[in-house]
Amino acid sequence: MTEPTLRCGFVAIIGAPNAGKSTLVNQLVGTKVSIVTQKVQTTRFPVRGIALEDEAQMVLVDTPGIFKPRRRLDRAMVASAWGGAHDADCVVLLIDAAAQLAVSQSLTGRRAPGDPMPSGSEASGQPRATGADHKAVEDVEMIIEGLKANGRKAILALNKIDLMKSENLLAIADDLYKTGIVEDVLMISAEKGHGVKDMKKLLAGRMPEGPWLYPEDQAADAPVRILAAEITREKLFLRVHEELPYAAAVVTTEFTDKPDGSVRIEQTIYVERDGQRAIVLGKGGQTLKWIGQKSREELGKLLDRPVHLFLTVKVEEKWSDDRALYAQFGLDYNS
Ligand SMILES: Nc1nc2c(ncn2[C@@H]2O[C@H](COP(=O)(O)OP(=O)(O)OP(=O)(O)O)[C@@H](O)[C@H]2O)c(=O)[nH]1
Ligand SMILES: [Mg+2]
Repeated sequence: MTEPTLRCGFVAIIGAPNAGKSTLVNQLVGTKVSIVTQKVQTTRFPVRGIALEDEAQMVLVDTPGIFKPRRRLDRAMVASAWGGAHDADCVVLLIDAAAQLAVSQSLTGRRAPGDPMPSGSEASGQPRATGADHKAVEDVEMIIEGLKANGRKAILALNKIDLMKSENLLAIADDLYKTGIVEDVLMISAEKGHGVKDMKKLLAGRMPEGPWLYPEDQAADAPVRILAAEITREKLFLRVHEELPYAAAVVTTEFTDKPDGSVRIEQTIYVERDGQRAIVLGKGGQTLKWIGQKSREELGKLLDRPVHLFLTVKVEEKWSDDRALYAQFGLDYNS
């Protein structure tokens, strides 16, 4: 009997902020490797998740959303996302189909029966896309231009189809297909898992022959200190995203295995101003307590042992200009 031929390669998942890239990577891997929130610009650096399908090992690269950058951190995030696409064997362009649909309907004034009212619809029933929807569509256009300029093709995945019931989805796919950068079209719900198995099979078939890069049982490759900081940042974003959009970062300062089998983790939450520190702490420290509790619970499950978590909040006006932070996340300070 001949040995099966092993395949291995990189798949970059790119898209506008909030398209569902991290949700998709977690689904494909089958475990959480990248944090997810309802806010745009959650993922700040490329995160690798590893998935297996038959003889193929796929290294999925979850990238920061691609958008028009303004600040240094934005530029570094977007540059790293394009870098991920550049180095990959296969590119998946993930699109928030609900946003695309809302925008296309607000342009044509149409709404198909059974479609949900797009967010921001008026009581009259006239569809009206939100500013965020329009921004997502503009970002997608920019990404398509970028792919064209680089001569790259992508598998187009229309995401969040659980939010709609409509043949209009086909019209969106058709419009995007005409751009010439599309190799294949898939319709999925990353959150519900619809279509994700088919996507995995398709991707596996695209992987080049070669030995696996990771052991069979490895799902992630970020250092555990970074993953731990990400989990806390997710809880922070979930809890205070209205008041504190992008002004915070989390760094693990200590990670020590204890003789009793538990682990002691110390982390610093950096914010830019005193007022933000007060928000993170909350009345009587309640908010910070909630963040710590949620993070500790998840870390305990993830590490499969008791976790003692200690959080400190520091005001560091210029944390987003701190070179060391960029190096830690593999971002280019000078992008
Ligand atoms: N209804 C629905 N929501 C989804 C789906 N996939 C993702 N979401 C939601 O969309 C939001 C953004 O998901 P993320 O996975 O963080 O998106 P992202 O593209 O990684 O975002 P950035 O890292 O900010 O670029 C979250 O609230 C998800 O729960 C889906 O298939 N259906
Ligand atoms: Mg993300």
